[in-house]
Amino acid sequence: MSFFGKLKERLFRSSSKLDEGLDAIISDGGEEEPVTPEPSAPEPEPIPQPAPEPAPEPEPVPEPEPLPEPGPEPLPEPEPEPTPIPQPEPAAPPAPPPVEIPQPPVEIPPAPMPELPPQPAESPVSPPLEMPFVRDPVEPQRPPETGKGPGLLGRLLGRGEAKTVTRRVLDDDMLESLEELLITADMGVDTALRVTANMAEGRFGKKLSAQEIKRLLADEITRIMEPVAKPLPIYPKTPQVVLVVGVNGSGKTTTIGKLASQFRAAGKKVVIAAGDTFRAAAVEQLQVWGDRAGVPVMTAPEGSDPASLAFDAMTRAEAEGADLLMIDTAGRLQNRADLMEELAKIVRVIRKKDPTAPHNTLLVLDATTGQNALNQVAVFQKLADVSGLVMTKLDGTAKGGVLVALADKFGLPIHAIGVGEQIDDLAPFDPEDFAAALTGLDA
Ligand SMILES: Nc1nc2c(ncn2[C@@H]2O[C@H](COP(=O)(O)OP(=O)(O)OP(=O)(O)O)[C@@H](O)[C@H]2O)c(=O)[nH]1
Ligand SMILES: [Mg+2]
Repeated sequence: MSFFGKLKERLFRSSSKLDEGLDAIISDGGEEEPVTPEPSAPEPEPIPQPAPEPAPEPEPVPEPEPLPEPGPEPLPEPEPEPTPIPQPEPAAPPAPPPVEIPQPPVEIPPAPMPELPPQPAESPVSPPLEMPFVRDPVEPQRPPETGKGPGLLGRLLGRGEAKTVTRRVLDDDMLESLEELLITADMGVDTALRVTANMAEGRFGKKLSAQEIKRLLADEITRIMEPVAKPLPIYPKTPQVVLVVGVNGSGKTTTIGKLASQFRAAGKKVVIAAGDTFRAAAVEQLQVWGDRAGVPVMTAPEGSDPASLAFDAMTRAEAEGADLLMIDTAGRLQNRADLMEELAKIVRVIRKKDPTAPHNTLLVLDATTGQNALNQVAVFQKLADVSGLVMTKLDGTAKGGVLVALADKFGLPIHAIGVGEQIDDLAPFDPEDFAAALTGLDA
């Protein structure tokens, strides 16, 4: 089954609030009309996107890390601008003009770089490397935007023969219902308001069918998500150190297992460090994943110092010529100070080996936590230089809308999404597929 099919099936296994909600909004107050003589359907004109509001919000600029240590952790940002990974271009959909969203400067402002040698200019020149997140090169072509009721989509759905379609005038009432619906779908108030305003732009007073409103919403979501859909960048520097952080149970260990398996399948040599030495079970769990992925897992006794394990793992990864070192960490957010110290120490220690490490700090978020994911990003941005996100458990939750809020608010790259507990249940993030699955739009 295609990934889209899988995502759609799973995302809506539990419930499709948005899909049903949109249908309900249209049928509530809408009127049936004959299909063919198209009344005042929205013109097929390119969807006028309102000029992106200047600077939507002040960027959550990561603070200059006032780490407690006396030896100030300068956090020299390696952040070589990732090689533009060949993200399959959104197959030139006719509808949404490529509105340039002011891409929030995700880069951490170059922390005052003390004595560390300037980064050799080698990093940014990495050729596009093969990624584990290889998508099927054949993109499902989006059906042309016809603006007509069921149109092609309807025909694809076997509804082509329908004689009537229900349309509702887009007015204040309907906009309010839309806003409420998007908020209940975990999109957050700010994002929900912005999205509905954009949808209404140029269409106020016009009549829309459920399918048309879903298409508009899906386009709007795609537009927000496109700039953040970026696979994990691969750098020429090896071992590339990937530090994986996140709260308890968010899916860090599972994600490391899945990623390791994909990287290995892509021909990369991977070493995993079981940096969550807090629980013996965590180490065992990672070993199971390492076995499944066919990747060595470096462990240390329960309660031992994760930083020294990270150092040993770095030594081994270098000695063995590994391409990637993935470091699992504990997620005890309830004791923030400890966690901060632990993460800072891991970073400090691996920088003794490679001042540019870690090259990626992945924050793993659990989609079922809904809006709480926003707080987690804010907190972890303070604890670590989060470079990208992985959203797990998108299967079986109706809270996937939080990804839209995350993209809108933080602009951090979304590298992958988890859609199950199996080793291959990690997929690249595809904005169009995601938007279609979330809104119940049929591809
Ligand atoms: N359905 C589903 N379950 C997932 C996904 N990713 C992880 N899980 C499950 O979530 C649970 C927690 O995953 P872990 O990988 O142990 O999470 P963790 O962040 O390492 O947890 P701690 O080590 O306790 O901090 C496990 O039961 C996983 O199988 C996903 O994408 N979908
Ligand atoms: Mg774990």
